[in-house]
Amino acid sequence: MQIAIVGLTGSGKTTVFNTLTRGHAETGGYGGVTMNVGVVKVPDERLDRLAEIFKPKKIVHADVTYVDLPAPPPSTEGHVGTEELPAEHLARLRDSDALLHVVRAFDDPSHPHAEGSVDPARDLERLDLEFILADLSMADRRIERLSTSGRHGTQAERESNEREERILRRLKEALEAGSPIRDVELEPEDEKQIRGFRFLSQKPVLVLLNVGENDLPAAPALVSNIAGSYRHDKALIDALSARIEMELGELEPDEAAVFMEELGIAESGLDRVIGLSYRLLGLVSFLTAGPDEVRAWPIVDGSSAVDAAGVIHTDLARGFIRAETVAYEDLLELGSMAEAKKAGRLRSEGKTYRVRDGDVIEILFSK
Ligand SMILES: Nc1nc2c(ncn2[C@@H]2O[C@H](COP(=O)(O)OP(=O)(O)OP(=O)(O)O)[C@@H](O)[C@H]2O)c(=O)[nH]1
Ligand SMILES: [Mg+2]
Repeated sequence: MQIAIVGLTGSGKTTVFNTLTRGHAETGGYGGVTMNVGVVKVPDERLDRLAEIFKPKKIVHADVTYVDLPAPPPSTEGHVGTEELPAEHLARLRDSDALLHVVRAFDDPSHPHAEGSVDPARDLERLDLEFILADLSMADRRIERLSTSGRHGTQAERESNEREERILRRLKEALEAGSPIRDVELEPEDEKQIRGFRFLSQKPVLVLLNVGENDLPAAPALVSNIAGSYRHDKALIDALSARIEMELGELEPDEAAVFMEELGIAESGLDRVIGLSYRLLGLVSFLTAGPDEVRAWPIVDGSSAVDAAGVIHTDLARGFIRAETVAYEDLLELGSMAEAKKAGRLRSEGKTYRVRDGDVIEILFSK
């Protein structure tokens, strides 16, 4: 799972990246051009509790890859800024499963905003527009192609092309009206047909308002203000102070706890961001536990037991017999697999069982 950190120049992308990854990439580049890539473990206390029961050799968290990308150059007549990003950056952006859009909401006289004022709603729309223009340009090129050479080929090919063109024309209409593709309702078949384009405005987005260190108490009001006018599908809005989070990340855990109490912060904003990213992607975790490892596995909510088996290994899906399943809470309450079984809480589930968040699963399979 990969999330692209995007935003206008100087919005705090690299600061957010550093705090998420506990990294030290250079910030304050003023239009930096480097890309940073880092892997972050998804915090999950359940793994620690399970480790107390199973005493495994290792604990493996689910992880998310974050990519910190430079801001795209602004589009001008005849130029789509995003398409002018280096190919490697653009590929990373397109390959990402979701966007983390960092928007500047902090005021800092020593770093004046290029536009002369801090206006998160304006900046949010500005970058959205860049991605809408990039998608529009791609859709236009493909429609042009389909309406010429797409008329040839076998009947099946022609029908497929016509269908694709119909979908793209719908998307084009929405994009021209300023709507991101995530707002367009698509049948699963249509969605499948356009998946290959990896449209940017189709990706789920977490908008992160980067507020000043003194503005944290006002952050919830800012979030609801922005949320009120930002009515899009597959979009979440949250706020944090990247500066504070970065400082918190550099402290020992007990010092950080004291600092958080002083600031009146209940939880680390970053844990929340990681959790929200997970939710945004529609992911839940199932767990496996044994003497070797205790592990969390990300899976799309709604997946079946056989899908879960396949996440672990394709052999497990192929030879699937059943999934011995116990809810994490039950296991914790009863203290062991054996006790869970005695109490009738260990269930034998078949292929089509819908896996729930926190299910502790053992897959039985034939080789
Ligand atoms: N006061 C304050 N400054 C911040 C905050 N977050 C970032 N900054 C500063 O703003 C400047 C830009 O931050 P970066 O994280 O480099 O921003 P960026 O979006 O990666 O910038 P580019 O990659 O150059 O587009 C740096 O000098 C940061 O220290 C914040 O929450 N408060
Ligand atoms: Mg940067």
